Amino acid sequence: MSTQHPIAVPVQLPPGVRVGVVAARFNATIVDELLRGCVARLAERGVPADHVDVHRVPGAFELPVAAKLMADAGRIAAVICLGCVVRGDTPHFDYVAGEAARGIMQVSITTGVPVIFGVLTTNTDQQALDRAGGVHSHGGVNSADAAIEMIALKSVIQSD
Ligand code: INI
Repeated sequence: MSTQHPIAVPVQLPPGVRVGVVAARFNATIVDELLRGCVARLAERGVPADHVDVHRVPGAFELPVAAKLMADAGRIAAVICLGCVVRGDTPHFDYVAGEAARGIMQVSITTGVPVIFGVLTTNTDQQALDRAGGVHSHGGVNSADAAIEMIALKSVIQSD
């Protein structure tokens, strides 16, 4: 996978915007860092912590349903899903990572609420660490930037 993440673009956010974050508890060391970086970046970009609703789920497989519940509740402009799935010796990885990705996209398209795929899917723990503030950027920060960009895009499209 490429590590050339897009550079964050300056945007105008609607006033008082709220963002939802759902974070898996599986691989907690990694996901807690994704969450920390994500919430910090949202604050930097104009969404303070008291405008961020954070919920935890057991694993990445549970992210889509939690995202759907948050999107349906109607209070938030985007949901950021954070998780980390590391390939093991069995096909379990493919089911968990694949269904998380598929479910997240399905929730986003069916609700019209941007749902961000902030799930690291790696072959090793080191690759995950590298992408959680290590040598290959920060999945939580990148996810916050993606959410901000999509919220602004939706606002522009809907006011056209
Ligand atoms: N969940 C993860 O978030 N990451 C993993 O690496 C993982 N592995 O390897 O199994 C994982 N499994 C749990 C899964 O997400 C569900 O919580 C579980 O199957 C209960 O539905």
